[in-house]
Amino acid sequence: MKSILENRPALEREIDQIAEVAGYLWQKGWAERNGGNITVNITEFVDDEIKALPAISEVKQIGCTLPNLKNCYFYCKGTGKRMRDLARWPMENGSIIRILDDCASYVIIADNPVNPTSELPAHLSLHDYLIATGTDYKAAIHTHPIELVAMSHNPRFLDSKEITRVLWSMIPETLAFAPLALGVVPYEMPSSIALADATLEQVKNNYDAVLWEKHGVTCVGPDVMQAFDVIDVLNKSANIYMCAKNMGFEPDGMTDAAMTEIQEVFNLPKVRPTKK
Ligand code: 2HA
Ligand code: ZN
Repeated sequence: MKSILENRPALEREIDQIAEVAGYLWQKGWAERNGGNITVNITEFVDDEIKALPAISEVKQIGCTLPNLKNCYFYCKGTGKRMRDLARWPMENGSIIRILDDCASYVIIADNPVNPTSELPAHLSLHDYLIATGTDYKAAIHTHPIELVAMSHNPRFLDSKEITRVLWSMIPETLAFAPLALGVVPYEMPSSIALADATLEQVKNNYDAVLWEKHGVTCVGPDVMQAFDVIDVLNKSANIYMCAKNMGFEPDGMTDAAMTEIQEVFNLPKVRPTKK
């Protein structure tokens, strides 16, 4: 069977990048079994031939209406599929979907009828908002980063401002490369609309990454590699915090003055950039 990636080097590079990130999630121990999911808006790579491709699934309901996603196309990890398998075979462990004219339903168009992730409504609501606000963000990742999830078991860190301050203060890079960290959502049932809504609320508050209490992190970014990098630097800070605690002390962290200096010198954004 012919793959949609054949003779489409730009789309193939994009899918390769998703597979590369899936491999990192597995290697880091953040993606046990079928844990985590990835969706990427690939509409920019869609040509007339792709637009004409027939559906290979019945019409499926998203569960909500997302007016900015009309005729958009997404690569979605498959529900129940393993990240470590996706890393090697992205088109067998995920699929490309087309959002239909009603903005409330979709069909799978390639390569195989693999049903998208259980967190699809959460992911697509984020994409809808990111388009509505004029950003060029295309990727959403959900994963289970060990040290960040461990921190979310402490009520002290269920405060977005407090956990963000502590993580930023562990190493200058985290402040520089995750300047829009880290919103917190109190525990909700996985895959629930309540979890999707609460996550969107935090993204609306200009947090790029959102910690789900006792579960994981969901992060949005311009592409899948940049979204991964944000989670990676945040979790690095969580790991440094944990190492200091293991050595028997509460780390001081950089001073507020040192952090303000970095924010000013690097002119770090406080809100998500929009397209010019
Ligand atoms: O897709 O991680 O939260 C598996 C999950 C759901
Ligand atoms: Zn999860």
